[in-house]
Amino acid sequence: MTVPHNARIFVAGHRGLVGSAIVRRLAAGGATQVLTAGREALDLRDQGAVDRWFDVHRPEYVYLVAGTVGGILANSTRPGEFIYDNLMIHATVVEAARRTGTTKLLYLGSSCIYPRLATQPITEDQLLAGPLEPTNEAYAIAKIAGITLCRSYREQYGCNFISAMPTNLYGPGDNFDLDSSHVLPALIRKFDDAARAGRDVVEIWGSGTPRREFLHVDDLADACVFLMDHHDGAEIVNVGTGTDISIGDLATLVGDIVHPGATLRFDPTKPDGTPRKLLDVSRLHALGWQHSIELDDGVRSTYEWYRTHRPTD
Ligand code: GFB
Repeated sequence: MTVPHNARIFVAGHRGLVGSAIVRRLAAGGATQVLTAGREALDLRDQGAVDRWFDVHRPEYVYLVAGTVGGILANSTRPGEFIYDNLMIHATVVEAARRTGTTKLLYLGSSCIYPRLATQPITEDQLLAGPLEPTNEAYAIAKIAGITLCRSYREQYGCNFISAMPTNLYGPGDNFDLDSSHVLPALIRKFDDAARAGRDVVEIWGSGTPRREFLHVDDLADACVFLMDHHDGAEIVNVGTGTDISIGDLATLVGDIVHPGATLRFDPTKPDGTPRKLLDVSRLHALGWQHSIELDDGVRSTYEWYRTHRPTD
């Protein structure tokens, strides 16, 4: 059922890459009551605070897209934060939504929930079918707990809580900090830093052979709004483009846009992570949604965004 324009919609995590894109998408679609709460006003890890917020605001629809996130280095060096923050945030919001009778909640997982050596492209039924990738096991277990939370609340309490599993995301508002970012914003920043400093060699972590699938966050936001309108069920739904690229080729693509002529130097002391992560998006396509932003266009527009938002020298 389509969400009415005047419904009270809470976007949990509205300052993040995904949350800010969902707020933009909802506004463009005519939503008139989008509710948000900044970290300083509401600690989503605190059940008492979240309960009080839900009692006051009574959201009818919830996008649960808040969390502590990061790239391969942040995940492997800060696993305690990643598991604690995410477990708590998922649990407090889901429980408050149940208690106050939220009509529908969309929970955002991650493609790292699937086994390290999952069969490619990865179908949704491979969840819990094998060991996880060690560099992000803590985060993945928190994300899997979130899926089970939504399914359990559906089963026991009849809550209409659904789960979407996005592939690697990028876009305006991304984290460009080299210690904690994902690969795509890291590459934009590294090539841009090198171009501005007059350097021609750019360092790429790992071997360059891992393959990843990249989805522009505006496409993800559109898919989330679509699923809120069109998907009711316990089945998780992968969200991606259905196409992947090696990290080496991605680096070349970003380099050609940001700093043509630069050369790549691979650093094998940095982790590769999972060898390949490509989602099977048949379920999403069958529901009636497809992505619209291709990778080279998305990288160009994200670079334009970065140029106007990067820290000043
Ligand atoms: O995006 P990324 O950090 O995360 O790294 P994952 C993807 C690949 O890019 C890895 C390589 O093989 C990295 O070694 N890479 C090359 C770089 N240069 C860089 C660089 O400068 N920075 C970064 N960050 N990577 C994350 C998970 O896995 O994916 C999270 O840790 C989450 O839990 C996220 O699921 C979507 O794709 O390996």
